[in-house]
Amino acid sequence: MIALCKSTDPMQIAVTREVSPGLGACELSYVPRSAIDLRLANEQHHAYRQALESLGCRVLSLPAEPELPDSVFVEDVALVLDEVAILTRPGALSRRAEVASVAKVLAGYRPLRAIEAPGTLDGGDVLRIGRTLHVGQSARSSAAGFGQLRDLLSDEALSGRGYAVRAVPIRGCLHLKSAVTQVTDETLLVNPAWVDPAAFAGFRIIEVDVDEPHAANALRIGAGLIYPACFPRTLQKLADAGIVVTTVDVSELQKAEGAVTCCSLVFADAVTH
Ligand code: CIR
Repeated sequence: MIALCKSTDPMQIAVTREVSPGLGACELSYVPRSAIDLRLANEQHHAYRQALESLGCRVLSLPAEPELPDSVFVEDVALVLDEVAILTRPGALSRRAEVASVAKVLAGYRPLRAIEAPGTLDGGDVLRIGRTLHVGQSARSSAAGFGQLRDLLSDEALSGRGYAVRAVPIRGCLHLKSAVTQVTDETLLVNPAWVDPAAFAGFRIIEVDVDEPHAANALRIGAGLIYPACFPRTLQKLADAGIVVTTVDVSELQKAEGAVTCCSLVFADAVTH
């Protein structure tokens, strides 16, 4: 007998951008500079895109931007919600020119809004859980950026379908999603040295292994999870919790202070309410 499975879920789009040949000149805040193997970085990014495809995404790949070292980290330049896409204004001056080309792509999928000067916001600071956006208070995302985001996503701005937007203190790391990401509907993966788990009451918390501080960044795609292969102890914790992961090697992107969420913008192609 043939079982027919009819999916009603819309296709997931993943916007990515090829690694810049200038990646070696990336911004760094908490990670010491070390030599990046560009050929390996490209291979790893290719495998990352394949992992996205294996989990059902249609991957759009923008060409590399030689003049924009950090431009592979597309997560930081936009937030794509069901109703609207918000173009950010990245906190690092060197990254502001990354926004325009991603905006052109997103314009085909969502109405666009934008964070404006003097506000700054990095997408890596925004953790969306349901109808709540948790926004890290980092060096990259300012109070003005936070206030603009809250206004752009208010009930008034979104015809009664607003989002709760709340600020979350972080310490010792680049972005909120360096410190915490969602790994199942009810579970968060957290580095408690960088964000207080008490900020996320009601969730089951899995703490990263103390020897793997960068291990809290996981990318959830539907029921799947893309996760760096280099954190064996935290991987074991995820396995013990029954969480299945697709591992990728992102060693060269980690040298640029990136990980797995930062290299894509994932969203539903068609949204119906
Ligand atoms: C930066 O400092 O902006 C880049 N070198 C790394 C950005 C990583 N972005 C992210 O995790 N969302």
